[in-house]
Amino acid sequence: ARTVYLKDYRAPDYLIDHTDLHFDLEPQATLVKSRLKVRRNPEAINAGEKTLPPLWLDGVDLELLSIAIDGKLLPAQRYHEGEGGLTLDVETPEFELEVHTRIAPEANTSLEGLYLSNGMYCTQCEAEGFRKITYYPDRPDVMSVFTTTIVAPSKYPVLLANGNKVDSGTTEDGRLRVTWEDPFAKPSYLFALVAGDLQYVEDSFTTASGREVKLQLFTEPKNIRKCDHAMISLKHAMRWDEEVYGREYDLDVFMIVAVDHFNMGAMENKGLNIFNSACVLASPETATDGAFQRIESIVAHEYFHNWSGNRVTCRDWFQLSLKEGFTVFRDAEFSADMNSRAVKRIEDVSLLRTAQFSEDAGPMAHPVRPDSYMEISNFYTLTIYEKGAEVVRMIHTLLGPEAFRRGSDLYFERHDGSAVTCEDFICAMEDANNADLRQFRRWYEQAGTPVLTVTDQYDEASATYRLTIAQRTPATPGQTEKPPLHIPVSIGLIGADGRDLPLDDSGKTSTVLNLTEAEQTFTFSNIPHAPLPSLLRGFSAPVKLHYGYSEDQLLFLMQHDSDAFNRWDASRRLAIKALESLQAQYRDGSEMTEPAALIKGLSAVLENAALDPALVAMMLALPSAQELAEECEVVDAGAIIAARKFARNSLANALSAPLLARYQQLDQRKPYRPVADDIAERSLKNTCLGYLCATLDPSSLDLARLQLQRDENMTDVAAALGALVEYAPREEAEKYLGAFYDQWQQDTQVVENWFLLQSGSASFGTLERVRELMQHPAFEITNPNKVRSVISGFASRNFTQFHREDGSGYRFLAEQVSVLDKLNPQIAARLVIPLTHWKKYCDHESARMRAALQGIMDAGELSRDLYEVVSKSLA
Ligand code: DPP
Ligand code: ZN
Repeated sequence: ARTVYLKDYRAPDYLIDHTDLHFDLEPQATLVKSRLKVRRNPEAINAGEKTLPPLWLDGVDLELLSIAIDGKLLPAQRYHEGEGGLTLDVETPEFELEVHTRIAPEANTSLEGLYLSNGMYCTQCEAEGFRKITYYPDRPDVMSVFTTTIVAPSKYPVLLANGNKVDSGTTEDGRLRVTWEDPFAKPSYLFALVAGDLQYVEDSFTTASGREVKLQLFTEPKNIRKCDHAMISLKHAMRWDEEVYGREYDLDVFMIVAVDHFNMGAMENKGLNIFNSACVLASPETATDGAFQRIESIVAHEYFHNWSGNRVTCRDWFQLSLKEGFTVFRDAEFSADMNSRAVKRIEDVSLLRTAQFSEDAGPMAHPVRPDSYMEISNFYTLTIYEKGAEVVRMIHTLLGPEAFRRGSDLYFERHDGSAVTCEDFICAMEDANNADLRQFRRWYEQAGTPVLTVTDQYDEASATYRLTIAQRTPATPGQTEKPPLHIPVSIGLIGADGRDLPLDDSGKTSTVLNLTEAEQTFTFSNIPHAPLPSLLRGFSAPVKLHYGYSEDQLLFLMQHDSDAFNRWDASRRLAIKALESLQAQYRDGSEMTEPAALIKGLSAVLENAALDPALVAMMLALPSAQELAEECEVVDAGAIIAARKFARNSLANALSAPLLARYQQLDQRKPYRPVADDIAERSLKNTCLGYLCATLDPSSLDLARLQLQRDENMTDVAAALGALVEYAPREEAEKYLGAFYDQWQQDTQVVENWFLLQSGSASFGTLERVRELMQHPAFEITNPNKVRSVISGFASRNFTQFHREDGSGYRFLAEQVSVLDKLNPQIAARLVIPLTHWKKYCDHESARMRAALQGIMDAGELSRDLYEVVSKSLA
């Protein structure tokens, strides 16, 4: 397959000033007519140029009907169809190009371009889906004003596209016709079209400057009652972006459409966001707290793209993090403001450590701004999104909030209406503040997770404390040399009484150290006694940090650190220490011993009524098997599973009294509201319930039975059912699962979670069960959510069953990946990821994982998506 390099970037030869699209919708034969106003790009003209270069148009799976230039049909010798598109000979620097093509939305299972979902037409064009709709220069630096006319049979009364509706009517043969106009020039990846028999809820928002914006959320009729939360979230996001970034919405209408078949979470098409149903629909009976919060953040994320992505877009796809990293940072701050800041930070860092760190250490490791790819869809990664957001966060930390805002104002003002680069973003931050981020730029270029090693020394005579920090970034594919990064290290020093010591004359107790060298020493004077350092407060940089904390020091930090994130982090360090020694005991065949320090620390936390219950819940939760695997030099899946199970049981038994007390105290049965305080209480309550059930004590299982039976909200029901599936007798669990399905079979989102509950269960989700679920009438291999809830649930959440020693889990995944590659390459390439980390596993696991991957490679022709991931991981 062909590799695309950033260094080969060239400005487009031609620009498209106007794009006029006309769709005649038919499932098997949709006619697409496109009229483009084409103009030679003045910036691409070479000195002394005599002839005009040919025009390249991307096009995939299109049936070409005709091409005309300035109203005249183009003879066959003036164009040729090639791999992935066609080239036209050009005779004048400006012309109108009309292309007619035919496409078959019904046959499109890739869910890129125009396709059908439950009988509704919809589109997904990012990154390169527009080329499956019509021939076009499908690259983000070609920005055009679009007019879209849709003609469809009357059974599709709702016809939507980007911008404002400017015309509608009926054709002579009785079909419906609507025209939309989007005045803002945009790249083709932001194009969208929807046609269906949809209902909508409507609201309005008055912008800071007093303009009235109509807000509409479209769904299939059965889901109309599940729209309220998304609508409220949208209005909060609109207000927040005005207040925090000074950004107002710019069209008369903002629309969201929910669709069931969708590769991603959602898509920020100008004025017409399209959402995966699971990321927008919710009601208290059907959605968990987690779903409510996810919806709030994704609605905000897509809305924020209107500025960070749409008004200012990416020059090329190597710059993807320009919009994604920045927008994830924006949505994370929004969620932090709407809910608990510390909790949001812990969740994000956990995701980063579990999934991004392993990506950054694996065969697909790439910088935040990659320099090559085979298939751009493979680069919608945790590195681009989450590490990219951390990079923006570090700029925010280094400059401070006011300076950061000056930088973002300048960025939006300078680049409004254009397609730019990560470099342009950093320049705006520098220029607005006279700052120097030269060394900082390496964060965009270097892959791999930096490792910081910290040592310290206290000198009593001079009352001086010295902190020495060394940094090193491991080699990644194609990058061996890694010069030092500019790393903001936020720290505090804690005194013997548990209070923060003043760090200088100003009396401040936290400071950001600028680590720029491979090793650097920072000196603090007037420190009255040897302090305990609180390092990397708030996780001020996406790094691994080593400091030789003793168990007692970690217990002390858990109690006293003024930084909530680090209090939690101390508990995590303690848990990892405990789990690592349990793994070692398991491997040696020695008896496993109770994790005494961890029990002591968690017992204190559990009884501390002053702590945010959400924080307590997060401290109680053991690191996932995936997270532990990330910490290992060589992963022994069996040891991880055994260690976690032993630790969980030890904690459950040792803490059963305080767990029960907390459970009872929090089981208040108040009316459901998805607000931070209540979510925090439910999270602790249900964490306690899970532990209590792990003791297999009959009265604990009764608590779960009662909670399930009360059926008060989905958060409590799902937690109770989850605990019963894991710990109740098999037959009983089957009964609950069956009853739950009967109750909820009409609700797609609940059924998806019902699948996941089983496929992800260590005891229940055996391979046999997963195969059965795939035969279930509600399973659909062409629906990515179903695939994720059954197959990915098993492969990425069910460490126990997936890593079964006989390698059957690996072979099953390989088999499914090969099947899916023929239907939906993007999903196949994602699904295969658990196998790509084979090098990290111990010999027998590693060999079987590799063999499964090799099997995929040998099975036949692979899509470009899958080929890239598999070939890079086998290399
Ligand atoms: N829809 C995806 C997102 O918003 C890609 N832009 O992140
Ligand atoms: Zn995004």
